[in-house]
Amino acid sequence: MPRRALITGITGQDGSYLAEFLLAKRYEVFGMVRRSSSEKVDRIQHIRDRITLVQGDLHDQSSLISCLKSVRPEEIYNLASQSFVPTSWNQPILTGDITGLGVTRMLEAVRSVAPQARFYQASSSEMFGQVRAMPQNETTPFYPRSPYGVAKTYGHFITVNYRESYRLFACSGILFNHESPRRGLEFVTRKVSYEVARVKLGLTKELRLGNLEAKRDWGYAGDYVKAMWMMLQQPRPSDYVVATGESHSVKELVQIAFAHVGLDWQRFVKVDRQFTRPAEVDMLVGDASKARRELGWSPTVRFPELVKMMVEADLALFH
Ligand code: NAP
Ligand code: F7E
Repeated sequence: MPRRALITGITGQDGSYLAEFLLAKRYEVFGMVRRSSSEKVDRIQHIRDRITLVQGDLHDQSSLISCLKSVRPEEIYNLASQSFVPTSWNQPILTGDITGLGVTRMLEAVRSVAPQARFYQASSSEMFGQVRAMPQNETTPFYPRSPYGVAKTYGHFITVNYRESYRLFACSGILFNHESPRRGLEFVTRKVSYEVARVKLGLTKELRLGNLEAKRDWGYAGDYVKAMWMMLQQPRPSDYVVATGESHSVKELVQIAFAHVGLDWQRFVKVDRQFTRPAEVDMLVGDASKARRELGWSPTVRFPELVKMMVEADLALFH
């Protein structure tokens, strides 16, 4: 009998890679999708006939219960959230409701309908925010700097709490930034790769960005979904940092991306204050030694390779 997995957020970047990964492992894959006036399934179009979509929304407790009752999953990956940090200042209550309280709604549904299921929560390096230690690991204190980071911190601790209170097999993956050609266009890596392709093809002449000094630990999404699965295969549930251990600035990102198409970034990049944030996370770098030791996980794609992969994919979009 194939194992049954439910992915919330299957239409997102990570959901699409995780669905592919689980299909390759011969899982029966179910995805929870929210109702929309037009279907947004471009990232999973190529596997649409091999997965089953079930309607549900993290706002709606009864839909989560029905979803779990109909799917009866053995593994649940809770990837759905309002995931864009700037939007969390414009919509702080919605972000708290979906990204934070939505986790409790999922856990309550698991507790009452599928208490034996293994549960993965998509936590984030944004919880470290104004970092208290360098590099950050599972014991580093949190100091979130956005409503998104605050909501994720709630989601992390409620996951830990349900594990300790109800003995659920619940894991929190503290994932650092991970990117791919399927990244949403508003995130900085994809914004850069997409606009570099447009500049190269003569479709635009400038790229407007915010803080060029911010540093992130950027990895490849395909590597990171494997770590999610590995966490749920362990004998005991725990929390893991997933990161490359290397940090690069937004400036290095634009340098590499423009250089890849033979252009000097300084001719095209303009700093625009509309893209700076009310409170910034200046520098993140993760220590994934626990994941390496206990899961046997390690990243396969390094930063320059990732940037080039994304620029190439965006160039191909226009051909
Ligand atoms: P993403 O591309 O923004 O995808 C988010 C997903 O959540 C989409 O499928 C979206 O559905 C769904 N969603 C949003 N609101 C929902 C609701 N009310 N009910 C049900 N589904 C809802 O995010 P991602 O980059 O794949 O990230 C996956 C998860 O990991 C997120 O929780 C994110 O916060 C977290 N995370 C991401 C990173 C990263 O670097 N990518 C790092 C750490 C943690 P629609 O398509 O309908 O909008
Ligand atoms: O910003 C700076 C910006 O929006 C990265 C989400 O997946 O990862 C992501 O959150 C950095 C920030 O990602 C622009 O100020 C400069 O310092 O790509 P981003 P993020 O905020 O780090 C974490 C781990 C998550 O959990 C989140 O869900 O780049 N930056 N100029 C810019 N950022 C954007 N978006 N646009 C700019 O023009």
